[in-house]
Amino acid sequence: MLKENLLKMKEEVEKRIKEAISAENVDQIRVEFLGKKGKITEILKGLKDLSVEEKKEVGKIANDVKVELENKINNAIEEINNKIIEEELKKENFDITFPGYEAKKGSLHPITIVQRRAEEIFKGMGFMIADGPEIEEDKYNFEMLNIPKDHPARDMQDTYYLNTGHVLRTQTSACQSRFMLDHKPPFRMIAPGRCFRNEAMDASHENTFFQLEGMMVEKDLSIANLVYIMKTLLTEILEREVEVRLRPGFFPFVEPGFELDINCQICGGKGCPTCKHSGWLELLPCGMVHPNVLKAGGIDPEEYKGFAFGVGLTRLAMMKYGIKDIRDLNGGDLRFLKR
Ligand code: FA5
Repeated sequence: MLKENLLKMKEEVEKRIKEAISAENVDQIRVEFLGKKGKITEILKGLKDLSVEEKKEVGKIANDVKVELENKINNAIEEINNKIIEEELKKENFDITFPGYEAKKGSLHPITIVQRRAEEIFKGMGFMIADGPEIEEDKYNFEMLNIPKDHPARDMQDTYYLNTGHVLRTQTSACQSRFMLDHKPPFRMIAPGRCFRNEAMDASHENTFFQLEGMMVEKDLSIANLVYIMKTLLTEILEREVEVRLRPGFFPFVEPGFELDINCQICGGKGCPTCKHSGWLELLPCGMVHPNVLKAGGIDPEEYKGFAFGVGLTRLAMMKYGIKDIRDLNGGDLRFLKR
């Protein structure tokens, strides 16, 4: 009786599979017959009441039926799915031989390109690359640089102060302070990085911009060495001869201090909004390190001399690529970056 029932169920399942129109239908059949409370499973529960001989015979048949049906169900699901894919492909007129779409590749940001190139150039001249935090202590950003609290020179940089007493680094010069404490002279270092100032924004001023600090401390150094290094950097980065001019500049951490300007690469020196119609762009302040700064860094100013500079890396990238407005660089507009 059990045997007959099983074979009847098998026939029924086979018939239902043939009629099924979706994979879900077939799966429902699996649950209905072979699931935990399925019809075949229930029949199999009756096996325990059979004699040992019958159990052997019917048990084998039951097992064979179960395996066969499971295979049929799996095959049916696969066939139905394949049919669906084939039909979809026919509808879409999909050409399997058609070449794929090229994956969109990203590219380095213009500032990153210029920063990496500058690092290569300086490494070639024996400079180490240093780093420092963007959230900085007042002591490194100002005090060790000969700018005590309440010194009027603080007004030159409109600073973001945090509740913790920290500042958002206004200048990579903060890296000079940290570097001197960790390294014994003679040394040569550069420190590229992001700086922040509460600026009124225009074509050449952002509240977030990049600088590249440089510092060289040796027993015998002069302004001539400084000018040579600055010219090498600009010619190599811009890959062209540029005109530079040196003006006196005041920074409490250098004496004497200079502003090294280059002729505006956007207008060729005629005057435009980028250079505020002066034909020159302030790019590279520099000077001989002030003795107070060396002292604060634990270096004897009687024995060692130093020069330091702070390139406006963002403005350098603008000059290299002819970018007229600094705001485009942080704007996140991919159309600009793709150009
Ligand atoms: C300084 O920040 C000094 N720490 C530089 C220095 C280093 C002098 C070592 C002497 C020795 P200044 O504030 O001028 O200087 O900024 C340096 C350069 O950063 C500028 O020439 C300019 O290219 C760039 N820069 C300054 N402010 C902005 C801004 N808001 N947006 C874009 N670039 C800026």
